[in-house]
Amino acid sequence: MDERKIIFSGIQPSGEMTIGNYLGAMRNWVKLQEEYNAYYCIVDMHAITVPKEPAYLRKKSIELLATYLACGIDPEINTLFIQSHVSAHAELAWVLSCMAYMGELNRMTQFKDKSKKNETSISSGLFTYPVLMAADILLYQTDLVPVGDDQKQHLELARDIASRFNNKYSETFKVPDPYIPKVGARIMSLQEPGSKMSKSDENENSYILMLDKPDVIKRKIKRAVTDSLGTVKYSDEQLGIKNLMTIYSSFSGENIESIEQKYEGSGYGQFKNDLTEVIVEGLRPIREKFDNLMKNKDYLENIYMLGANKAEAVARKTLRKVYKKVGFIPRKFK
Ligand code: ATP
Ligand code: LTN
Repeated sequence: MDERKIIFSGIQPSGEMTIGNYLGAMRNWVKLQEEYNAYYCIVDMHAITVPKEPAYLRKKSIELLATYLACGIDPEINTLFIQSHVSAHAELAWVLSCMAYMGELNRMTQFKDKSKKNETSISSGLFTYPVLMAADILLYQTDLVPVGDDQKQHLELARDIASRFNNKYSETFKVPDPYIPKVGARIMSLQEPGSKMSKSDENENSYILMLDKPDVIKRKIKRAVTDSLGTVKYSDEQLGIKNLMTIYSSFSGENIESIEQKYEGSGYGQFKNDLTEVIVEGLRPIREKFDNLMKNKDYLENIYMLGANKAEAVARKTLRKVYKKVGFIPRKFK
């Protein structure tokens, strides 16, 4: 019997991965994989809450799997799979949607933000999306969910739904805890450091992609907003430089005080040059591995096939329990 605690996390194959996704989520998955029994999912069903071209979605889903692997997530010790391959996610989401309240979903800030961007055609899937996320997590009796700071509210909802179900029908789900990193949980936009770096931002200078080439990274860092103070100091008075220092610290492992000391008396120019170097070197091995993996589609296919089989067995077990508890007659097989 596997005694390790369980981790579940997912990323939407909705675009190119930013260093926000890497530092806030993926990188921590790698750190946690030795100690936990982890399920890392490509949440393609979440990605269609906002319209997607089918060919684009397919491409991004495979690329995301290759990115997980390129970051160092080991398919031998983790379960890597594609959400739509395990139908229990959709099935549990339905049951849970009958237990989540409209008022709760109405409070979700991500829904408010995303629906503001596109006011005419907001899908009901975008509204109920946190319920599907709760189903993802609860199916695996998850102990810990490593995510960036922006997902805290969704996780709270998953916890509330789990407790509500347990109270009503008796103990069924483990109530999961969030795992939010101390540094890097919220990497901010390079252009508007008051808001989060997001892969769906229209301004490509606002983010750095994990697969950006060195000259592109250099240009984006050069254009990143700073302030008139001119000093490399970590303070809320200069959010731009604060964010850049966080990125520096996350990639280099150096703490903030030592970065401040290092650049005392020098302006932003030197700091930005060094920062570019730190990011380029941090991402280089990932880019190289990614390029190799994308040449080997059979290998990738085999990983998501095995992953779905493993995930399916665990998810079915929970779903069977849930169906029984809510009063569905168990299916008979001939
Ligand atoms: P979109 O911009 O399209 O909303 P996203 O990048 O915010 O996408 P996901 O791809 O679903 O959303 O995020 C995957 C993971 O990356 C989540 O755990 C999320 O918390 C984390 N994450 C996303 N953006 C950041 C960021 N700027 N800083 C830290 N973590 C982030
Ligand atoms: N909602 C998350 C992606 C996501 C997720 C999950 C994260 C879907 N299901 C389960 C952790 C656990 C996002 O948009 N970042």
